[in-house]
Amino acid sequence: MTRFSDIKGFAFDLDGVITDTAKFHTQAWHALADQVNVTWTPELQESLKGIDRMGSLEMILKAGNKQDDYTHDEKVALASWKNNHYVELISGLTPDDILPGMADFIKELNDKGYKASVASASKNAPFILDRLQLTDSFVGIVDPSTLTANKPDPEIYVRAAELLNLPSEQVIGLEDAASGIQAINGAGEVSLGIGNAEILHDADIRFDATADVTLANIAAKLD
Ligand code: B16
Ligand code: MG
Repeated sequence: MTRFSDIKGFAFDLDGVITDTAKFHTQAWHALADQVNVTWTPELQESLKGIDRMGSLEMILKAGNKQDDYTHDEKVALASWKNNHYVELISGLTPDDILPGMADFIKELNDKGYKASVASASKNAPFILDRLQLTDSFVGIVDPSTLTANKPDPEIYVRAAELLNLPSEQVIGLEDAASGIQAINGAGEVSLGIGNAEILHDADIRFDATADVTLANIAAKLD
């Protein structure tokens, strides 16, 4: 088992870890589901966390057994309708929208010489980090459009460790979604889950909320 002294870098999921854009994704996908007459349920909502844009659309259509009702071009148009709505909703983000404790935690990492990168499935991640004034806190952001597979595939977390220039055993990945925890575990990093224990049962260590994530608390759980 990895010890805290082995850790040199952190790979961050964005949505649900650094800021709560999930509520805006939910609002925009719910509107899309209404438009295509698919019933919105809490289970469908939870299952979309961490899933890329086209993958999310497919899951919504599938939930209503409508996956074969649209051509590829029509699906691209639906996804882009959702994204336009979503971008409108997130354009008002400010540093006040950073989740509790996360600005302090990221500053603590920067001050103590730990490296940090971003492993978000969101193509809007650079825009969001810019709005939150956090771009300079990270050595890099994985570009999800260059991936061959999305979460729960480990590729995005493998790439996040490459950006840190660290072997996976020296990296902690932070996630709020089960698909992301699976991706971190598959990449051979230490998985840190934030949220519900039932959903994040595969996480190596877990905190109830972002406010609990500090280096001291991580060290206490790892060692
Ligand atoms: P976009 P994360 C993910 O972000 C969201 O959890 C997921 O709901 C969303 O569909 C995905 O990004 C793609 O986002 O449409 O902005 O490219 O949790 O991986 O930071
Ligand atoms: Mg997330």
